[in-house]
Amino acid sequence: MKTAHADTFARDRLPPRGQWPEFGFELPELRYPERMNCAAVLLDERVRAGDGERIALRAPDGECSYAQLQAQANRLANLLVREMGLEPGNRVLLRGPNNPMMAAAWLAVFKAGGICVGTMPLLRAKELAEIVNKAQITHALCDRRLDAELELARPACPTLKQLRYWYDDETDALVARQSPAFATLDTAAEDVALIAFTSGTTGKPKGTVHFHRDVVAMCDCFPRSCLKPGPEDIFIGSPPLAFTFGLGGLLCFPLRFGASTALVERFTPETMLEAIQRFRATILFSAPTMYRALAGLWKNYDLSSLRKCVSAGEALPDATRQLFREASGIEIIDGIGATEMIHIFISHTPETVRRGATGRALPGYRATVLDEHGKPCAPGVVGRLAVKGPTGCRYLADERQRDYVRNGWNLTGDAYLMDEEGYFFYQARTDDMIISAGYNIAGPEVEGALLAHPAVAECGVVGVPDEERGMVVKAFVVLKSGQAPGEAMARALQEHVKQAIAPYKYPRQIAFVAALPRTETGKLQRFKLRNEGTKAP
Ligand code: 3UK
Repeated sequence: MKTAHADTFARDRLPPRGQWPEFGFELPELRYPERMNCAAVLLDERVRAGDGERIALRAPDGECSYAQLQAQANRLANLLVREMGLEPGNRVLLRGPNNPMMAAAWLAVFKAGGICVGTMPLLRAKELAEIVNKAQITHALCDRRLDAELELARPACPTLKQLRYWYDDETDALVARQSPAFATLDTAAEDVALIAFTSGTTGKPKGTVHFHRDVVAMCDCFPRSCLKPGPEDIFIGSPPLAFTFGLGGLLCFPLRFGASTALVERFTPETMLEAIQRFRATILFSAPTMYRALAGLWKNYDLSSLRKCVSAGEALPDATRQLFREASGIEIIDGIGATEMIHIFISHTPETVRRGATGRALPGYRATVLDEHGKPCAPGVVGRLAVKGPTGCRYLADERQRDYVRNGWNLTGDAYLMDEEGYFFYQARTDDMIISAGYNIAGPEVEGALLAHPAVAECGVVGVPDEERGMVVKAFVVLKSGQAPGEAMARALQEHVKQAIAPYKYPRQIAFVAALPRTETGKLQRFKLRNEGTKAP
């Protein structure tokens, strides 16, 4: 493979080949040429094929065709190369809410052969500086409205030499003066396209390296087999483009299928429903807690355009699936993905849904459950989820590569069981299993039971130390408005859990709280609850 990158920083910091997972491209649609630039596949080829006039992006302030998106991406690519001195292989920090400018910026960096490093809008200066230094980021394109933390980080970022803010008169004028033509760099399929930092709830951020081919492969797996989108589809959703769940669902998937994406900067449950109604969106990407909130508001809107709803980021409680289907008539498509795998690898269609299961390995992927010795578990036995396929984990210069990849398998850190038919049932994060008086208890199962109680809005269940039992199950519960916390409510919830699942799993401690700690990607931060639970009441 002949790299198109003059700057080989990222390539030089890939794990040694022996530590890579095993990759497989058996499906005909996954046999890719040796040279490909994902932006050429997603954008240039579409325009060349005659789709230039079709709408690619929709936003509150207007629409943008494939040809217009290509022209804007080209102007930004020219800005990067001619005005900011970008060399192929340089890392470019991208920062902004989901909107057309941000979409064009991602594509521009791909086109110019730069390496995209998206950053979640809520990151603070310290976290930004860690990312900039780890990836030795040289360039940044940032929304003016998100400049504060980046400016605070700058003194600690010696490699970051070129930075431009859009929605800033000078930069906007400079962009407008650039040529709308740009020759997309002829990258190798295995040239690095992006480094995605994991949302990881604890510890130092890990950079996961993905190639141009990986960006195309993610489009040819989950959406192709579970969504079957067509050109008329309109995608919408909440995850930021800096989260690979959002990058796929809200930018790459729609473009890959000639569809369009409605980009909205910030969502509450109400504004999400308004946006679905207004854009007549057909495919929604979001997280379990959002679906729970949407269910309660559904009847106030005309959401008849919506066909498919995808949930990922954390386990979808069955109670939420049922609640949402009763409200909307739509069977949620649950899928487990990971930043290391770039996108979803186990999922299902509405027709093949199985209660309580995440689904089956997608065509192209293989998945299994391994015991502590790395041997496959028998059906029904809980072990570690292991997966391999066209995408996989390559950390940027990180010792933890050896923990994630063993014997060619990607180990996601999730405890799962597989049934006789290959359906995978989520239990917990491996390090979140609660062992109480010798019993293994999965927090999410207890959460699922609590969520089925009509007074419960949200909840999080963890193990807290206990002298007698080693650990006990503790639930943090957010009640629906109008519900009164207290002894009586706690007892009612405990009784309810004992009726729903094996009684030994009931939460011996219950704390009523106003909100739960979550990451920007919607994940419950159980370690914060554990710390909270350890403090004296
Ligand atoms: C958990 C799930 C049960 C699981 C992601 C879709 O979440 C994504 O990436 P992250 O790196 O986290 C990965 C971890 O999140 N998880 C995600 N989805 C599910 N657990 N059921 C699910 N449906 O612990 C996994 O190991 O933040 C999701 C697409 C792209 C992504 N990056």
